Amino acid sequence: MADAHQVRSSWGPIVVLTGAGISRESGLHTFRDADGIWATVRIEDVATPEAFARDPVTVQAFYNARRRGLLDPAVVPNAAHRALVALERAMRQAGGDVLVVTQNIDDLHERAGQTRLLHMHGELLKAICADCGNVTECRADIAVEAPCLACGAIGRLRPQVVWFGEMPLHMEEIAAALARCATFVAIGTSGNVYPASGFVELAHQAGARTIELNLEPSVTRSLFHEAHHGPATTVVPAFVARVLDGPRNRP
Ligand code: BV8
Repeated sequence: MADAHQVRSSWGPIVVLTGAGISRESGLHTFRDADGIWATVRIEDVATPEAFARDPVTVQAFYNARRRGLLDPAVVPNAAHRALVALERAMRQAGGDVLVVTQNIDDLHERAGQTRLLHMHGELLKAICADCGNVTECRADIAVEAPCLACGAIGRLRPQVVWFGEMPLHMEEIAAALARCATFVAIGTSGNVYPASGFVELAHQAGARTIELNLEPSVTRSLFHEAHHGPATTVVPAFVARVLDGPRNRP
């Protein structure tokens, strides 16, 4: 283990972007793989505000099923989630900073112990009233006619997730962190969805070193300085060990 100052000064601040691939080995489906979510349902039918207005029964059923899947006791954080927690703690001890920005709506990062964490596409275990904006914890199915306990509106409760065509969350804090990061790491994301897929370029503009950790090359592979391909539970702990093992060695 290198001395704390060396680790902090040569790698930090670190911004980590995660996608569905980091939760695959925990038993949650990705979106675009052969057995991915978008292979069985169309984005336009379940993940847009227009779909919710047109057919709330189908949209609620889709997210209720995913929520029950997430709450299955067999679904737990994996070695990749845990490695990022170890990185956060080691960097904090060294007076450095690791911010995890996740596109995932599952709670596996939190359950692993991640604290510096932003859900840019929302959270499946929260509900929001489309009328008054009140946000509540949600671990049960949302009924189509459920009342909002804050404003009383009927049928306006929806999962607190960002749908296509909607503005992602925490964009200002994310942009500020990207503008000052020294290392940007993208884990388990295909790079197909904007604005997350554009973060690597913002990190480049900040002079950061950019690293892709994914099962296979993403569509933005060419935008990264380096890439390590394999299952997240292998490549993420290996990357964290490298960071904690010493100064960032420029090849
Ligand atoms: C916005 C929440 C304005 C809901 C999600 C045309 C061109 C460019 C952009 C657009 C366009 N038309 C429209 C757009 C914008 C649109 C967009 O990007 N569309 C795409 C489809 C073209 N984006 C939006 O609408 C966004 N809002 O743009 O607002 C704006 C503009 C500027 C600045 C601010 C705002 C909102 C998008 C958010 C939508 N909500 N999720 C839900 O979950 O149901 S997106 C959803 O898909 C995920 O959250 C994730 O973000 C996204 C991508 O999925 P990934 O996580 O990357 O998963 P994927 O399956 O694709 O890939 C998995 C990867 O893991 C693979 O590479 C695989 O190899 C790897 N893997 C698999 N197993 C493993 C593994 N890796 C390691 N280990 C393993 N074991």
